Amino acid sequence: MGVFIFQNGSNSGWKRIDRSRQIWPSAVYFGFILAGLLGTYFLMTRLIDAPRTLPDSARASESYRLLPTLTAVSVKRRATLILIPAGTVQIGDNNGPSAERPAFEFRSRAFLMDRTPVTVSQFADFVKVTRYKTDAERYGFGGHLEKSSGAWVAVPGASWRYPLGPKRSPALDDHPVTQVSWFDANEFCRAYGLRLPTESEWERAARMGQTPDGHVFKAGDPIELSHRYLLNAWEGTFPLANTGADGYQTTSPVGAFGVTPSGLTDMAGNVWEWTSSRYLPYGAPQQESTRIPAEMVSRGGSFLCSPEFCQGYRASARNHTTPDTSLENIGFRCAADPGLPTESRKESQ
Ligand SMILES: [Ca+2]
Repeated sequence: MGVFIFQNGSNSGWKRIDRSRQIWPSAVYFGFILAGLLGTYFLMTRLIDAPRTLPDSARASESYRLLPTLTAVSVKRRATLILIPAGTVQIGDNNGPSAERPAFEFRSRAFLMDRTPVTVSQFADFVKVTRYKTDAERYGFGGHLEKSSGAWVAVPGASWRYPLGPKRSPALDDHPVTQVSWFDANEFCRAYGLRLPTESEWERAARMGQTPDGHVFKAGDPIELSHRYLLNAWEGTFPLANTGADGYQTTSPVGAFGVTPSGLTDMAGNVWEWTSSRYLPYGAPQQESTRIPAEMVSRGGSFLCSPEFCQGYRASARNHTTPDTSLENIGFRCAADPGLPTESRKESQ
């Protein structure tokens, strides 16, 4: 039974149309629409599932982008990474302190390392974007070496902005950032798709030369040649008096003592630098090593290192601190593997 309506034809006036003759064409149209919807649904499903079928290489790249929280940093870092070529070097010193023995051979793969320690300015950029709170800021204090006693004391309000406390001078932009814990340093590097260097990588780089003339510090080496200081260390009677004869009582601007043959700066003195390595005795069986409290190694020595006592600027010297510790003389620099995404290892300047 048809449905009759009246349509106003162009030339013939109102006429009657049998709607029953239009049922079949309508079903065809409906079928096309249904097929389109099903096809769209199928494609959307495939797109949503696509990451699960990515090849391994693409998945690695994806995981870089999907690292949680702070990896959403969108600013580029004002920093340069230097390529440290593959090579085999000795790590440790059989004539050094027990922590540096026994020396062993390390076959280093090529890697990239920041030309300088991370600066206050670079860290400020990071905080501006991420609103990151350092451990020292959360705990409310940072560590400072008290000159009269030679003891470390907790200074209320000391942080990367005011390494000696809010009543003292603020940190300067071109100096290494300090009062950052290992956790802070690790988060910073991860945020830019980078990582901390291992302590062996750091020593491999140091053994390429720690001064502009390629000198590698060992026990007893002078820190002054021809009335010129080679690094920012401690001069004077430790811990009572630091004369600052090298020009600096605390940190110095990165690069103030020149560039090493490998292209790095500050590979001796200024600040200790966190590494990704737990502090373990060289050559210790792993089951024995696991009993040691988790402390992380830092390298390079600092402005508090006296030639008479510390000599932490020696290439093989190891410092170790709990990862939540923040001190006025520990900073860090980042490293990377050569295959990382380009934007994570290029600078903006
Ligand atoms: Ca100094």
